Amino acid sequence: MPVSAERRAELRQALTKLYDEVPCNPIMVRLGWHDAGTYDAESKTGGANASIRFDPEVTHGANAGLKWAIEKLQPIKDQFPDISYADLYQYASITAIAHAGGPKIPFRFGRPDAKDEDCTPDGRLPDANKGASHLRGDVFHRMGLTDKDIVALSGAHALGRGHKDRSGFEGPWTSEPLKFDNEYFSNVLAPKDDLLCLPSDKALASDPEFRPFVEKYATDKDAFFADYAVSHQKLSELGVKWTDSADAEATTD
Ligand code: TBV
Repeated sequence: MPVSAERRAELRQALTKLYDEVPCNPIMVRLGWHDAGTYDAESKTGGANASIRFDPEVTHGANAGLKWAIEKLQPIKDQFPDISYADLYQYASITAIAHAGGPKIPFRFGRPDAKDEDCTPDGRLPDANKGASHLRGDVFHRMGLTDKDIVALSGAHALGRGHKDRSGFEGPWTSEPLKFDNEYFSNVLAPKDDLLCLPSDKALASDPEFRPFVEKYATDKDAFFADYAVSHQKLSELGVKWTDSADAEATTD
């Protein structure tokens, strides 16, 4: 059975209540990304299948801190046994972005959950200390995503911060880390002393293919939002083997 519009609204309300009580929007976006971002287009393994909730995947270095987010969503999963974990992690992410003032991202339910033996090997998520060729070649092109997707999705660093005890980096990328906007891109073009700009963020400004997108998004928030929604939907569906009971079409309601 596809998920009804009523059920979808109930889930959105439960997540919105959580975000009103605990400002955890940023880590929920990171959770959805780290679940989906393990996809390998060649072997067709990984992707948005909730394998991140199992050991050993959740203990991979790149996932430091995400166990907290997984546990925070468990009471909502208990209230919605009809929704898969894989759908919940992706829906929690797009709801977090909308709640923070970001674009509405088209969404369809119906992602099957992985089993624990489907955990991907460590090393598929990006290394913050590396530059453009790593981002492009080792990570995003492996997932089947384009240069434009890389730059648009990097705008998710509008939200949240680094935590010393998780990644070793500390502080937010923007002046309002609970607001989803395009300030990240101006900061990448002109890094500020008091805001975070990782080597991988700086690579967006120095790479000749990435830079035109950064310049466009820095001045044109509507273009950023439109491209972001397209790229994020792609990310949220990586590797998904839709079942017969999946929603036929993505909607933003
Ligand atoms: C957190 C770095 C969404 N991203 C985040 C941290 C670091 C990176 C801090 C973790 C912590 O200490 O809590 C070090 N993540 C990277 C780097 C890469 C990466 C360098 C690789 C290139 N990030 C992201 C995408 C998306 C995010 C595609 C979502 C679509 N990441 C994200 C959010 C937060 C982090 C919202 O990767 C804040 C979490 C392409 C919080 O506040 O808890 C930008 C890109 O993948 C790099």
